[in-house]
Amino acid sequence: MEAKKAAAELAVERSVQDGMIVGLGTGSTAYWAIQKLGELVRQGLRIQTVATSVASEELARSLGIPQLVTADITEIDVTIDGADEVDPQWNLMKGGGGALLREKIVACASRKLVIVVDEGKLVQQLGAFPLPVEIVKFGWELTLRKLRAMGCEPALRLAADGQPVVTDNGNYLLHCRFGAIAQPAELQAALQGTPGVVESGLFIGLAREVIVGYTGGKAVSLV
Ligand code: ABF
Repeated sequence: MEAKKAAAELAVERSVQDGMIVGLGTGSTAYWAIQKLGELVRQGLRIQTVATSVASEELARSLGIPQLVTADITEIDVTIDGADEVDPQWNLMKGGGGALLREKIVACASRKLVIVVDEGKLVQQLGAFPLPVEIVKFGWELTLRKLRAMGCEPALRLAADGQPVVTDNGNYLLHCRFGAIAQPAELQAALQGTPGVVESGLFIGLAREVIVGYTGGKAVSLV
Protein backbone atom coordinates (compact mmCIF):
# COMPACT_ATOMS: atom_id res chain seq x y z
CA MET A 1 0.00 0.00 0.00
CA GLU A 2 2.76 2.45 0.84
CA ALA A 3 4.37 1.88 -2.57
CA LYS A 4 1.14 2.63 -4.44
CA LYS A 5 0.42 5.66 -2.26
CA ALA A 6 3.93 7.05 -2.77
CA ALA A 7 3.73 6.67 -6.56
CA ALA A 8 0.29 8.26 -6.74
CA GLU A 9 1.20 11.20 -4.55
CA LEU A 10 4.40 11.90 -6.49
CA ALA A 11 2.38 11.85 -9.72
CA VAL A 12 -0.06 14.44 -8.39
CA GLU A 13 2.80 16.59 -7.10
CA ARG A 14 4.67 16.49 -10.42
CA SER A 15 1.77 16.77 -12.84
CA VAL A 16 -1.21 18.66 -11.49
CA GLN A 17 -1.45 22.43 -11.50
CA ASP A 18 -4.14 24.96 -10.76
CA GLY A 19 -6.67 25.31 -13.58
CA MET A 20 -6.09 21.88 -15.10
CA ILE A 21 -8.57 19.28 -16.29
CA VAL A 22 -7.44 16.01 -14.74
CA GLY A 23 -8.40 12.45 -15.70
CA LEU A 24 -9.01 10.22 -12.68
CA GLY A 25 -7.85 6.63 -13.05
CA THR A 26 -9.31 3.51 -11.48
CA GLY A 27 -7.92 0.95 -9.04
CA SER A 28 -6.11 0.87 -5.73
CA THR A 29 -3.16 3.03 -6.90
CA ALA A 30 -5.27 5.67 -8.66
CA TYR A 31 -7.32 5.71 -5.45
CA TRP A 32 -4.42 7.42 -3.68
CA ALA A 33 -4.09 10.01 -6.41
CA ILE A 34 -7.78 10.86 -6.04
CA GLN A 35 -7.38 11.08 -2.26
CA LYS A 36 -4.44 13.46 -2.70
CA LEU A 37 -6.39 15.59 -5.17
CA GLY A 38 -9.26 15.75 -2.69
CA GLU A 39 -6.87 17.00 -0.04
CA LEU A 40 -5.46 19.66 -2.39
CA VAL A 41 -8.94 20.74 -3.51
CA ARG A 42 -9.88 21.25 0.13
CA GLN A 43 -6.78 23.45 0.41
CA GLY A 44 -7.86 25.56 -2.55
CA LEU A 45 -6.53 23.84 -5.70
CA ARG A 46 -8.88 24.56 -8.59
CA ILE A 47 -9.19 21.63 -10.95
CA GLN A 48 -11.90 19.92 -12.91
CA THR A 49 -11.89 16.20 -13.46
CA VAL A 50 -13.28 13.35 -15.51
CA ALA A 51 -13.41 9.84 -14.03
CA THR A 52 -12.63 6.53 -15.75
CA SER A 53 -15.18 4.50 -13.78
CA VAL A 54 -18.30 4.83 -11.73
CA ALA A 55 -16.23 3.87 -8.65
CA SER A 56 -13.73 6.72 -9.20
CA GLU A 57 -16.56 9.12 -10.01
CA GLU A 58 -18.24 8.30 -6.69
CA LEU A 59 -14.97 8.58 -4.78
CA ALA A 60 -14.26 11.99 -6.31
CA ARG A 61 -17.77 13.14 -5.52
CA SER A 62 -17.41 12.04 -1.89
CA LEU A 63 -14.21 14.10 -1.65
CA GLY A 64 -15.77 17.23 -3.15
CA ILE A 65 -13.65 17.13 -6.33
CA PRO A 66 -15.36 19.00 -9.20
CA GLN A 67 -16.25 16.83 -12.19
CA LEU A 68 -17.06 17.60 -15.79
CA VAL A 69 -19.23 15.72 -18.22
CA THR A 70 -17.37 14.56 -21.30
CA ALA A 71 -19.51 16.79 -23.54
CA ASP A 72 -17.77 19.79 -21.96
CA ILE A 73 -14.22 18.56 -22.59
CA THR A 74 -12.04 19.00 -25.64
CA GLU A 75 -8.78 17.89 -24.08
CA ILE A 76 -7.68 16.60 -20.69
CA ASP A 77 -4.41 18.08 -19.41
CA VAL A 78 -3.21 15.04 -17.51
CA THR A 79 -4.56 11.65 -16.50
CA ILE A 80 -3.12 9.64 -13.63
CA ASP A 81 -3.96 5.95 -13.80
CA GLY A 82 -2.68 2.56 -12.70
CA ALA A 83 -1.70 -0.49 -14.74
CA ASP A 84 -1.38 -4.24 -14.29
CA GLU A 85 1.91 -4.55 -16.22
CA VAL A 86 4.40 -2.06 -17.69
CA ASP A 87 7.11 -3.22 -20.12
CA PRO A 88 10.43 -1.43 -20.81
CA GLN A 89 8.88 0.44 -23.78
CA TRP A 90 6.05 1.55 -21.48
CA ASN A 91 3.49 -0.57 -23.26
CA LEU A 92 0.82 -1.34 -20.71
CA MET A 93 -1.50 -4.12 -19.75
CA LYS A 94 -4.53 -2.56 -18.10
CA GLY A 95 -8.08 -3.50 -17.28
CA GLY A 96 -7.73 -5.84 -14.31
CA GLY A 97 -10.01 -3.39 -12.55
CA GLY A 98 -12.58 -3.79 -15.36
CA ALA A 99 -12.51 -0.15 -16.46
CA LEU A 100 -10.29 -0.45 -19.52
CA LEU A 101 -12.67 1.10 -22.07
CA ARG A 102 -13.24 4.35 -20.19
CA GLU A 103 -9.56 4.36 -19.22
CA LYS A 104 -8.56 4.20 -22.87
CA ILE A 105 -11.05 6.85 -23.98
CA VAL A 106 -9.77 9.20 -21.27
CA ALA A 107 -6.10 8.34 -21.94
CA CYS A 108 -6.51 9.05 -25.66
CA ALA A 109 -8.10 12.42 -24.89
CA SER A 110 -5.23 13.39 -22.57
CA ARG A 111 -2.17 15.44 -23.41
CA LYS A 112 -0.26 13.40 -20.85
CA LEU A 113 -0.90 9.96 -19.37
CA VAL A 114 0.99 9.34 -16.14
CA ILE A 115 1.06 5.72 -15.00
CA VAL A 116 1.44 4.95 -11.33
CA VAL A 117 2.47 1.44 -10.23
CA ASP A 118 4.32 -0.42 -7.55
CA GLU A 119 7.55 -2.14 -8.55
CA GLY A 120 5.82 -5.52 -8.96
CA LYS A 121 4.10 -4.23 -12.11
CA LEU A 122 7.35 -3.77 -14.06
CA VAL A 123 7.87 -6.68 -16.45
CA GLN A 124 10.21 -7.51 -19.33
CA GLN A 125 7.32 -8.68 -21.52
CA LEU A 126 3.58 -8.25 -21.14
CA GLY A 127 1.40 -11.31 -20.74
CA ALA A 128 1.84 -13.00 -17.35
CA PHE A 129 -1.36 -11.18 -16.39
CA PRO A 130 -4.33 -12.37 -18.49
CA LEU A 131 -5.27 -9.71 -21.01
CA PRO A 132 -8.70 -8.20 -20.29
CA VAL A 133 -10.80 -7.69 -23.40
CA GLU A 134 -14.19 -5.96 -23.27
CA ILE A 135 -16.70 -7.52 -25.67
CA VAL A 136 -20.34 -6.91 -26.48
CA LYS A 137 -22.86 -9.32 -25.00
CA PHE A 138 -24.38 -10.29 -28.34
CA GLY A 139 -22.65 -13.38 -29.69
CA TRP A 140 -20.06 -13.35 -26.93
CA GLU A 141 -19.40 -17.08 -27.35
CA LEU A 142 -18.56 -16.46 -31.03
CA THR A 143 -16.18 -13.66 -30.07
CA LEU A 144 -14.58 -15.90 -27.44
CA ARG A 145 -13.93 -18.57 -30.09
CA LYS A 146 -12.39 -16.01 -32.46
CA LEU A 147 -10.03 -14.92 -29.71
CA ARG A 148 -9.16 -18.52 -28.86
CA ALA A 149 -8.19 -19.01 -32.49
CA MET A 150 -5.76 -16.11 -32.06
CA GLY A 151 -3.77 -18.22 -29.63
CA CYS A 152 -5.10 -17.52 -26.16
CA GLU A 153 -7.14 -19.29 -23.54
CA PRO A 154 -10.09 -16.93 -22.95
CA ALA A 155 -12.48 -17.05 -20.02
CA LEU A 156 -15.51 -14.93 -19.25
CA ARG A 157 -15.03 -12.85 -16.11
CA LEU A 158 -17.50 -14.02 -13.49
CA ALA A 159 -18.66 -12.28 -10.33
CA ALA A 160 -18.74 -14.00 -6.93
CA ASP A 161 -22.33 -15.13 -7.62
CA GLY A 162 -21.19 -16.96 -10.77
CA GLN A 163 -22.86 -14.47 -13.13
CA PRO A 164 -20.86 -12.69 -15.84
CA VAL A 165 -19.40 -9.36 -14.75
CA VAL A 166 -21.03 -6.49 -16.65
CA THR A 167 -18.83 -3.43 -17.15
CA ASP A 168 -19.84 0.19 -16.52
CA ASN A 169 -20.65 0.22 -20.26
CA GLY A 170 -22.95 -2.80 -20.20
CA ASN A 171 -20.50 -5.23 -21.80
CA TYR A 172 -18.76 -8.49 -20.81
CA LEU A 173 -15.08 -9.03 -20.13
CA LEU A 174 -12.88 -11.88 -21.30
CA HIS A 175 -9.62 -12.75 -19.59
CA CYS A 176 -7.29 -13.91 -22.33
CA ARG A 177 -4.20 -15.90 -21.38
CA PHE A 178 -1.80 -15.36 -24.26
CA GLY A 179 1.37 -16.04 -22.28
CA ALA A 180 4.27 -13.73 -23.15
CA ILE A 181 3.08 -11.20 -25.73
CA ALA A 182 6.01 -10.71 -28.12
CA GLN A 183 4.28 -8.17 -30.38
CA PRO A 184 1.75 -6.17 -28.37
CA ALA A 185 1.02 -3.60 -31.09
CA GLU A 186 0.24 -6.33 -33.63
CA LEU A 187 -1.96 -8.15 -31.14
CA GLN A 188 -3.84 -4.95 -30.34
CA ALA A 189 -4.46 -4.34 -34.06
CA ALA A 190 -5.73 -7.91 -34.51
CA LEU A 191 -8.06 -7.60 -31.54
CA GLN A 192 -9.42 -4.32 -32.80
CA GLY A 193 -10.15 -5.95 -36.12
CA THR A 194 -12.34 -8.59 -34.47
CA PRO A 195 -16.09 -7.89 -34.51
CA GLY A 196 -17.53 -8.09 -31.01
CA VAL A 197 -14.37 -6.73 -29.40
CA VAL A 198 -15.00 -3.29 -27.95
CA GLU A 199 -11.51 -2.66 -26.58
CA SER A 200 -8.53 -4.48 -25.13
CA GLY A 201 -6.38 -3.73 -22.11
CA LEU A 202 -3.26 -3.24 -24.25
CA PHE A 203 -2.26 0.43 -24.13
CA ILE A 204 0.45 0.88 -26.73
CA GLY A 205 2.51 4.08 -26.91
CA LEU A 206 0.14 6.04 -24.68
CA ALA A 207 2.09 6.45 -21.42
CA ARG A 208 4.16 9.65 -21.22
CA GLU A 209 5.50 9.09 -17.71
CA VAL A 210 5.73 6.07 -15.41
CA ILE A 211 6.07 6.56 -11.68
CA VAL A 212 7.09 3.55 -9.62
CA GLY A 213 6.54 3.20 -5.89
CA TYR A 214 8.70 0.96 -3.72
CA THR A 215 8.19 -0.78 -0.40
CA GLY A 216 9.32 1.67 2.23
CA GLY A 217 7.45 4.53 0.59
CA LYS A 218 9.96 5.82 -1.97
CA ALA A 219 8.73 6.70 -5.47
CA VAL A 220 10.69 7.44 -8.63
CA SER A 221 9.68 8.83 -12.01
CA LEU A 222 11.14 6.81 -14.88
CA VAL A 223 11.08 9.88 -17.14
C1 ABF B 1 -6.65 0.26 -13.38
O1 ABF B 1 -6.59 -0.47 -12.20
C2 ABF B 1 -6.29 -0.66 -14.38
O2 ABF B 1 -6.33 -0.50 -15.68
C3 ABF B 1 -5.53 -1.74 -13.82
O3 ABF B 1 -6.19 -2.86 -14.27
C4 ABF B 1 -5.75 -1.57 -12.38
C5 ABF B 1 -4.53 -1.43 -11.55
O4 ABF B 1 -4.98 -1.67 -10.29
P1 ABF B 1 -4.21 -1.38 -8.98
O5 ABF B 1 -3.69 0.00 -9.04
O6 ABF B 1 -5.29 -1.62 -7.98
O7 ABF B 1 -3.14 -2.42 -8.88
O8 ABF B 1 -5.83 1.34 -13.36
